Amino acid sequence: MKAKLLIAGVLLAATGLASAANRPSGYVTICKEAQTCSVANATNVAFGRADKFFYKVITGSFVCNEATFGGKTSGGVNECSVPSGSSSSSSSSSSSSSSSSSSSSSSSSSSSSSSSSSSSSSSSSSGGTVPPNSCVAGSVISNTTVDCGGITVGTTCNGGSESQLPVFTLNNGTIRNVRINKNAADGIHCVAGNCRIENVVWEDVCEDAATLKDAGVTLTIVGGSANEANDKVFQHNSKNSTINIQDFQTFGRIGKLYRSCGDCTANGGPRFVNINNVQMNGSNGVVAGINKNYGDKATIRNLRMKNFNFPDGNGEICLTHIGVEKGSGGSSEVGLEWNTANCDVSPSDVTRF
Ligand code: ADA
Ligand code: CA
Repeated sequence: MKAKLLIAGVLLAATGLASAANRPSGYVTICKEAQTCSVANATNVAFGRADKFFYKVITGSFVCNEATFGGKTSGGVNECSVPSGSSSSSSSSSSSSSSSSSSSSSSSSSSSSSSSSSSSSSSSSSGGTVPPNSCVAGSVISNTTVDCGGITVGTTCNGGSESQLPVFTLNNGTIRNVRINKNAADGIHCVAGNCRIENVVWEDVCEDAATLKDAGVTLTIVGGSANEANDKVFQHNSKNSTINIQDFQTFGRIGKLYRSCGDCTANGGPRFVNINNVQMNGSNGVVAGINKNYGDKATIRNLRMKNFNFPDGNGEICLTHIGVEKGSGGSSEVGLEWNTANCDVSPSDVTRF
């Protein structure tokens, strides 16, 4: 009996060790923390240990450290790894630590697919559930931050079709530094939790640029820009939730910068939008379209708009509507409002240039 327990204990310990890898499945370590290594082509490099990784698309030489990846996994030496077959080299510039083979535990654990985020473990931004190829169209980013290093992606664009899939899905996740080309489909969806979109450029918006959906609580867009949106840039579907749009720019013709859903299934509210330090450089329709009957509130500060003319002209700043249930026709406009419970904005918050 005792012996059996002992064996079970040893087996448990052994599997425990084997399952905590210092590189994602299908990856090989090219250097360790504080060393300098290099990748020949744009490569989605993983940095971390014990099954928790930060990813960044890198080309050329880089230092394998927290500063490069925006975070690290505590408790030991982190490693930099790349998908097997990538061409890379490591030159251990800092101190000795000669062989950087791929020692320690085997990378045989979880199957290489891992794509639809085994969301279980960790929350917040310290890695753990990112599929290795996070910066490709179709990826789901859960409970972590992915820095795409400025690469360009896209899928397709079927005009205004509402059934298109997003290019990226955020599930309590952050994406930064990516360009979405004209094949922008339904842009980026935040489906749950608190999501951030940092320094993302939509070269030509397709159906819309980003949507706060389902169980999304907060979607914050910081930096970046959107070009040419026939209809909407930011679409707000989940209720009792907030979209923040800050330090952002638009170019070309913009139908609406923001719209709280006019006719969603189980429509309601309230929905909140905060627009701060946004510059609209092209020809503009509505800045914030909100539903008065659902108690929405738009707060707008530091808006700069090309050719803006008060009270109207190029750009309608805060336009209220009566929203409806899906299937009950379309929403109807109430009108432009300034300094009301729904529209917290005054003419002095808008600068014409
Ligand atoms: C339109 C449409 C909504 C919803 C939304 C979206 O506003 O009327 O029902 O589909 O687009 O999510 O893009
Ligand atoms: Ca859409």
